[in-house]
Amino acid sequence: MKTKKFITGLLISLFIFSPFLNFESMALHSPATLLAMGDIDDDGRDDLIGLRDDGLWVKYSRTNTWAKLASPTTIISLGDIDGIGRDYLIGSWGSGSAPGTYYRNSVTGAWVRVGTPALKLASGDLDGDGRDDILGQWSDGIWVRYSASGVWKKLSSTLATSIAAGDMDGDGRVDLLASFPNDGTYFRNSLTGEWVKMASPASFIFAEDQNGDGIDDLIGHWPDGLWVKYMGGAWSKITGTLPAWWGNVSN
Ligand SMILES: [Ca+2]
Ligand SMILES: [Ca+2]
Ligand SMILES: [Ca+2]
Ligand SMILES: [Ca+2]
Repeated sequence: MKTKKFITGLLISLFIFSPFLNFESMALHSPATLLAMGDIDDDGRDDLIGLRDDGLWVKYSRTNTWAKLASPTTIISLGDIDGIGRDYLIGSWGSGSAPGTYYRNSVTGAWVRVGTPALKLASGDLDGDGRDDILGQWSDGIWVRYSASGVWKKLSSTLATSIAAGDMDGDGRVDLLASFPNDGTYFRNSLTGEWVKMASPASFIFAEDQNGDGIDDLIGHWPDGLWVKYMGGAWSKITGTLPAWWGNVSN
């Protein structure tokens, strides 16, 4: 669960810590349009998930081999849906024979359909039961699907530009993050339901503990560049110039 990262986690980490790396040559056979990292086979090492024109692929760190998981999708996330320490791939397919939002059981390989195609996806343990829950945006709002019960709950009727998950107040409970156009970037306290404004609207947001204080920090793309807001209050600009592959990033 702790290793779960959506694409920006990987890309930002690469960008922050290894600006000398040639991303495209190191990561995939051809430029991917989406990437994520998570431990699919439970060997303790994150595996790389990449979306290409010909499908959704995983590169297992243990064997260094690629395997195709599914046909191409538009959005993916990763979550420990069953709370077993193994990440499951979550994806939304808007076309094909059976459109919908699915997760793939990493143990059995079985796909489980949970709903209609989502517009955005994220994952985090919002109810604190040890199982990551599926967060998604549909045309009528932002919802969470609690993994233990399969019960859905609407968290917002307002649509967001970008959603993410992280514990932004350090209370131990993962919160939903959403950036609303013409309003701001918020997190929703999972214990109280209160929305807390963190910043102005961003085109893309992600949460990750960048300074190691145990509280997730807000990473986002604003008109003047990519920033991290440490939840203590300080801001740090990561870059004002985004690499070319950034244009392919979305959530
Ligand atoms: Ca692994
Ligand atoms: Ca949960
Ligand atoms: Ca929290
Ligand atoms: Ca932090």
